[in-house]
Amino acid sequence: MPSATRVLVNQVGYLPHGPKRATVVTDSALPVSWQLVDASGSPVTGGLASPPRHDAASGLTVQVVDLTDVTEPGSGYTIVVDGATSHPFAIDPGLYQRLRYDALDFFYLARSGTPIDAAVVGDLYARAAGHVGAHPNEGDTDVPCIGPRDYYDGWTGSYRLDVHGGWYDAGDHGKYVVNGGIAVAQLLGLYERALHAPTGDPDALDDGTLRIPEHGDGVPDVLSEARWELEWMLRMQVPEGEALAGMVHHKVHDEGWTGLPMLPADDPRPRSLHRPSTAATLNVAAVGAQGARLFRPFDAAFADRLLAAARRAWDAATEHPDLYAPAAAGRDGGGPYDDTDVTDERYWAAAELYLTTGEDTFRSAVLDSPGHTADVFGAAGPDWGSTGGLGRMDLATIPNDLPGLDDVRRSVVEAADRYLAVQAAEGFATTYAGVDGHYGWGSTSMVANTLVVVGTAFDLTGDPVYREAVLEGMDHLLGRNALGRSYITGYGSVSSTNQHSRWFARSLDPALPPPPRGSLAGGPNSLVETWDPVMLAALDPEAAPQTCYVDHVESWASNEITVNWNSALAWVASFVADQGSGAGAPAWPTS
Ligand code: 9MR
Repeated sequence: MPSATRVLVNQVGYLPHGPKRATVVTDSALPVSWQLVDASGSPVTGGLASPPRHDAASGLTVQVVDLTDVTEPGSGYTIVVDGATSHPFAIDPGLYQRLRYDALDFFYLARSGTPIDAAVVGDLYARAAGHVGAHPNEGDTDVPCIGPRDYYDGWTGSYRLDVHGGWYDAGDHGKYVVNGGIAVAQLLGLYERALHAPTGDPDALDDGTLRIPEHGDGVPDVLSEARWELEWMLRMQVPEGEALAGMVHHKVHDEGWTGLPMLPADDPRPRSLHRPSTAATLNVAAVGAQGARLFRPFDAAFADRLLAAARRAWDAATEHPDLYAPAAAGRDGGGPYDDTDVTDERYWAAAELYLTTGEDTFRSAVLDSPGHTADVFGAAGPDWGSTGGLGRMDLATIPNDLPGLDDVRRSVVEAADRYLAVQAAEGFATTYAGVDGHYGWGSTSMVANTLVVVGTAFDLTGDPVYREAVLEGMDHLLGRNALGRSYITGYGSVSSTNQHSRWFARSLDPALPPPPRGSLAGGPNSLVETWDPVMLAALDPEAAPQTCYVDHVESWASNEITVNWNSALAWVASFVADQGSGAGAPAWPTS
């Protein structure tokens, strides 16, 4: 559906000393005049928009309004252009404080294997524990290996594992190591950023900051949340004595898809462990190592356990370098998360193991990796299948003695410069232009992941252009886009509220809750990329990429929620929350 207004703003608002731009959809050949109006209806200031330009991603002709000079805090501002009025917005230094926590509180609600406690989240979001071996669930305390399948070349195993816990991946009840891996890495990473970046603030992430049960243990809450997934990832590791010992099962999920709605505790399907993969194994090596260094001050025994698992995983992945997750394994009730190139996972794991241990083996593994000099930052930033950037950014920002760090840091800044060039050419301030003109699955997370790279460039250089670009990227996610809607639930006048989920499925069952505040919807996904029946029925076949979105609970390809999308959002939300009013920040010492 086209936007209800032609004046597209960040519907939450702008930081007083940050960039403040809006996009106007207009056919006018001349710059249109605009007016900023305050909550009482009085004009504050005005001016002329930029000359028109065509925006390919939306198929629209647009002009840009710039009110950056206005710094007076307030709420209920609107921009009026030629009879059209924007949604209201605020100018407020505290704009992003709550989003940091809402984006992170998403993860407790995704936990498997534990009741979601009403005392922590309220009655609406409380639910019974899912997959704790209680009828009608058939998992996850004693799960067999899946029987022989052609796509696993006949692999199976006679053992069973207790793989309870972790997070549900998305709107389904599956649990996937490679997607959990990047999500954990980004939660650990936003905490680690707070320790090292000049604008970082570990106190903002301390014990007691999130809506989780682990209060009062002295452990920063974001680490406690990450631990829930890490403990599960360790359970997915093949025990000693079995074939493929030390490797990690790629995923555990139902045999056959269930329908919507369905609470996790009501899932009656048998569950099975899928074949281990080199990618999943290297994910455990990477986040095990990262977790070990961050948990060390709080729980040395857990840190030891993580590092031991990471080393085992590294050795097993060296022994089995090419056990790939096949695409065909998406047939049986879970996503495949297929990947036939694990160079990037190996580089990432080597980087994390080196950063944690400083050992020569891992230092050489980093320096000898083709990933070390490859362009690891594609059009979409890091993602579950492309993890080299996670290693590169950590090498660039976490103190270490690797030779050639200037080049490592320069590669992050150069990637950020490319995203800035994209943003400058786009009509709606996004740092993601798609690939070959098409928006991929989870495009909002691609915006967020490119912003992670740009934010890291700011941490490295202190150059305000990067901070401003991250803030403008948030504008895009919060309403300054072709559909004039926010993709973050509860933020903005028009936000995604019907995401694809089996249990946040209020639009199918009024007894169930809606997606919680701070849930990132997957967002526009080009029709050529999908067979999502809701999208195909609702959208014009010629629809421009940025408009290929339906806020419908069954639109899995444009409107799902996932842990790896919310982790990217959480990283960026934490970054922008740290920017306060948007005023200057100290520069990172780059040498
Ligand atoms: O977001 C994932 C996309 O990048 C992959 O191409 C696709 C196939 O592996 O899977 C998507 O993730 C879905 C997963 O397979 C199952 N749980 C829901 C995920 C989001 O839609």
